[in-house]
Amino acid sequence: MRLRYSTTSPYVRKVTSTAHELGLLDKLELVPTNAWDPASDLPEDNPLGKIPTLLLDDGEVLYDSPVICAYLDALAGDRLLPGAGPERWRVLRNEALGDGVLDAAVLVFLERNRRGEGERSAWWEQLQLDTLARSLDAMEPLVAGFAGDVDLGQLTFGCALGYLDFRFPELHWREGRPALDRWYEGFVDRPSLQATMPRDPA
Ligand SMILES: N[C@@H](CCC(=O)N[C@@H](CS)C(=O)NCC(=O)O)C(=O)O
Repeated sequence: MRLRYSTTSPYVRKVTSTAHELGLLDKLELVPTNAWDPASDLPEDNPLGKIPTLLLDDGEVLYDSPVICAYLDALAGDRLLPGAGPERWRVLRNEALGDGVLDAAVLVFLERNRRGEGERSAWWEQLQLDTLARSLDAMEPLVAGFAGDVDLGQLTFGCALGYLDFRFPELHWREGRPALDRWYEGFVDRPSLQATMPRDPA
């Protein structure tokens, strides 16, 4: 399988940390891809022009990160996403919450770093920052239920908080969220997160 990826994308990190947890990382051939380059051939594989994009050996293409993670988990025998019951919906909801934190954070990053001075909207940025703060507050009580095995929701939380540390240390997401802080400090030691730390390209 070939994974179109970058070392900075937190959505890609969801996929690589999932693959690591499942023992599938060595099955992924990593194809460096700059999704923001208008000349990129990425749209030939994924009309959305986004990474992660997974190219299967039979020619099928999968996107986006929830689909790819669910696919890898199915390959490995449903270890990170329960097959049925209330726990399945909790894990998927938590994945959506972590993805939503990422969506808001990535939008703020783009607003600040990719738009020209005159194109920026303080209103739009504040809307995303409010979403971010609300969603982090919603994550705070949820980690109390994370006593069991690792799952896809927890990995998404980990990647989301790691992205905030990487791009927005000045947001101080830990302040006022002691449970989330404590949980993350333990979780980030997992080999799957240590092996996939975000880094700017050399
Ligand atoms: N919902 C998608 C989001 C993926 C995404 O937005 N990836 C960014 C990189 S961090 C991207 O490829 N952006 C290019 C674009 O939006 O044109 C997922 O979970 O995979």
